[in-house]
Amino acid sequence: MDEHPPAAETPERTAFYKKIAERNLAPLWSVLGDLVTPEPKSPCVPHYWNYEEAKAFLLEAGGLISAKEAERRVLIFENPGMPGESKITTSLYAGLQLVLPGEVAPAHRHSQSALRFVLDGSGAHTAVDGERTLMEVGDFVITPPWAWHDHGNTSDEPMIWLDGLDIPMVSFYDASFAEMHPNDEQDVTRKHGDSPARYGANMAPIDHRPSGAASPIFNYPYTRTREALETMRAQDEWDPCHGLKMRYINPNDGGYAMPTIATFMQLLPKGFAAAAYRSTDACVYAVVEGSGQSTVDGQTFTWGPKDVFVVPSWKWVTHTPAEDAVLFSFSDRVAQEKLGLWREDRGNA
Ligand code: GTQ
Repeated sequence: MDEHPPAAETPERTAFYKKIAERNLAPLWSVLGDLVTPEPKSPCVPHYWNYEEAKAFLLEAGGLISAKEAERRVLIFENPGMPGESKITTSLYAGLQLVLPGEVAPAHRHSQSALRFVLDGSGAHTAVDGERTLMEVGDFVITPPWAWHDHGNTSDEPMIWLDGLDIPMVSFYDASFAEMHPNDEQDVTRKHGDSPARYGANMAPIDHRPSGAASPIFNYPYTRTREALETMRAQDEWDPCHGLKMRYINPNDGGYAMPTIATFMQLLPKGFAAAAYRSTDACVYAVVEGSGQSTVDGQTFTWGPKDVFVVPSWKWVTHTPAEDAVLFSFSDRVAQEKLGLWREDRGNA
């Protein structure tokens, strides 16, 4: 539709627009080209954050405010194309959260779904619906919508993870609810390891009836993810665009693990030159292992472990690992697929 130029202004038309604006009416033909674009036109821009730099600021924040006072001590990854909007993509929020030894991030619940991707530390916990899980580097942890959750750190080192939430999506739908729990920490009602035993062994209790939209497994440990990728690499053909890429699934139905956020882990072997790829789901990447470069819409980011970068919708990306590399990523692909919107372009691959 960009072939269709905006209608020319004439004194009669301008007067007419002014008159109808007073009655809260507007002419479509003045804005149609910006509303229904021939392809995605996003304010989201490609960007890269160096982990060590962000971590230093986060630790500095640790000296300024407690997790309890802040409720959540998080530095938001703000997309430079949308400053002040608390968005990393148009539909997703991301941040870096710190829980220091001895601290508790108090229990609350909200309509928004959250994922935690663990970057630093060992053995702090998050509690979801009465069950605690210990967090280790590379683990992918889910907080389902409207589930009570608190985070605590009884280890002796700072715990840092990447938060991914569907905050912009929920606010788009004006569907946000939130409340504080009366206690800082919810009661522990189920044993550690209960949910992986029930739902994470490729089995389910015989009378299990799925409830809620998120996976009943709320921690997908990195040890198992990494082992799966390592075992597969000997056998599998590399996808020209993705290397070896897996998606996290909900055992209830084989769909994505979360209702609004799709999550992935991919292995790119040393020497692999990925073919250019683009899709309509803007994607947030966190490097788990290795180093390399990604070129996004002509900008090259050089990354190493724990660095974060974002690829906007419909921008070409190519990944070039300098050594074996493992990348975690998340996007709104699950929502776009449900709505019949998702598209990809594999270029020449
Ligand atoms: O841990 O519950 O980064 O509620 C933003 C909002 C984390 C959380 C965030 C939240 C949380």
